[in-house]
Amino acid sequence: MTADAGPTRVDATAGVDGIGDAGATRAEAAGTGGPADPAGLRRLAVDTLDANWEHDHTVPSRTLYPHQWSWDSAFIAIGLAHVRPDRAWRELASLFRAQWADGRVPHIVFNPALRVGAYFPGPEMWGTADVPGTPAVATSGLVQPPVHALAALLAYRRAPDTTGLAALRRLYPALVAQQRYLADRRDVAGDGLVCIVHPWESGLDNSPAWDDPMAAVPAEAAVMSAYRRHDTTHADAAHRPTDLDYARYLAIVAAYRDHGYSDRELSAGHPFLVECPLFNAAFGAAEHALAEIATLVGGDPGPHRDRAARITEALLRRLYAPNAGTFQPRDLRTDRLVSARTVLGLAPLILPDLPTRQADALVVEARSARFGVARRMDRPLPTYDRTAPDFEPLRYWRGPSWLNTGWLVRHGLLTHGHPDLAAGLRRSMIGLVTQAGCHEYFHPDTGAGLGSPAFSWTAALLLDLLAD
Ligand code: 9WN
Repeated sequence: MTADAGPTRVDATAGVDGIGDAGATRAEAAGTGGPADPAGLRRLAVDTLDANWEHDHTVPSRTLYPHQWSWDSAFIAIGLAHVRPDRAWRELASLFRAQWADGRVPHIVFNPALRVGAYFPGPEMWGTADVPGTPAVATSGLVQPPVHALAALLAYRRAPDTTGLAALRRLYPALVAQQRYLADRRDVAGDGLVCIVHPWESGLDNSPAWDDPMAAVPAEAAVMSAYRRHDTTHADAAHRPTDLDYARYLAIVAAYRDHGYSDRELSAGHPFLVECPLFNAAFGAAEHALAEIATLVGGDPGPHRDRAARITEALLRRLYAPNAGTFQPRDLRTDRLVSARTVLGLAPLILPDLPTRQADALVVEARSARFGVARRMDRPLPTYDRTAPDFEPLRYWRGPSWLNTGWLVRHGLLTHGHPDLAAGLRRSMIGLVTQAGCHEYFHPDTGAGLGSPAFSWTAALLLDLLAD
């Protein structure tokens, strides 16, 4: 692993102007290896994506994640649109070929050519083959944040040609069905928001946001002795979720699987039921994007705009914590907001119709010592409040900096008229890759690369940042 928390501190002002010579010196001094100039960075990103391309999709990482993941494909398509637009559309098309009849887009699409054990938990654990309405290919039964409509719209804007328009036209009904599944089947509380049924659905698997709801899931770490975790053979166990986390992940999968992946009567006994601010912000942003896509493909944007407005209103009513000045997840098993301040709470900034009062509060939260967003950032954006006593700089979503959450916050800052802060964040993110390469995540103090060293969405979103 290249996960040494090396001594070099990221000078986050490397970037826009600063990814030139000064960046070169730093990258070379760090010895870990991102190239210093924009052309070199772009080449690294394209090479990473090319190396991870697998017949009709991009794997997030050849070692850790050798199949296709749902929200990864969306972020990857945004980057591919700059350099390989044809692949951007193939990426999304292959994912949506695995869409279930009920409209759910599975979070993993398994590559049947890979050996058993190439990833844990594999198809045998999910057992989706016999579930009615599933595709021919093996998949998981969970979903991930629906960032795909936004990705498709941005991809089209980057490459607005007839091929793109035809692809958008084909994707549109599938994107609508994805939203309909979430709205009709996953509104467990009946409040207009989507409920996630597993931390993996959030995409931020072991975020401190899930500690309280996870504590109620009965499981023993010892059950993991019966399984072979694949992730800890490729990454340092101290940088990954714990065995107790995994025992609970498996228990929740088993509960959903044994319920036939049905969303009926989940509130009666499913062990994990949470409304996540990032997931629901993506859900709302998807309706905004679909309104624009509908206009492009000759559909009616009106119903999408109405639904978008209702989602924003529900987010404000159910997940905004005025005293904290941020959004927080709601645990539906206790009907209480989770108080941990994580980057998930900043995600509603991506909603263009977020009222000024809450948008301003989120900007205050982003600029606070907890997250440190600034015109000149001295450290990267963490995924968790860096002043919290249980902040963990190495462990996955419990502190490290990730490009996708940074990209979403930056998108939100631009949406709400904060170009200077957005520029600071962009410089910081480019600085991370300049110093360490296309890592999966980064040490939130030193910027050292953590997790997979050739991670696809880091490469893809870097391309998007470089192009802006
Ligand atoms: C479980 C693929 C995925 C990302 C998630 C990230 C991680 C999987 C894992 O990798 O999750 O879905 O095995 O840890 O948390 O956001 O989509 O990159």
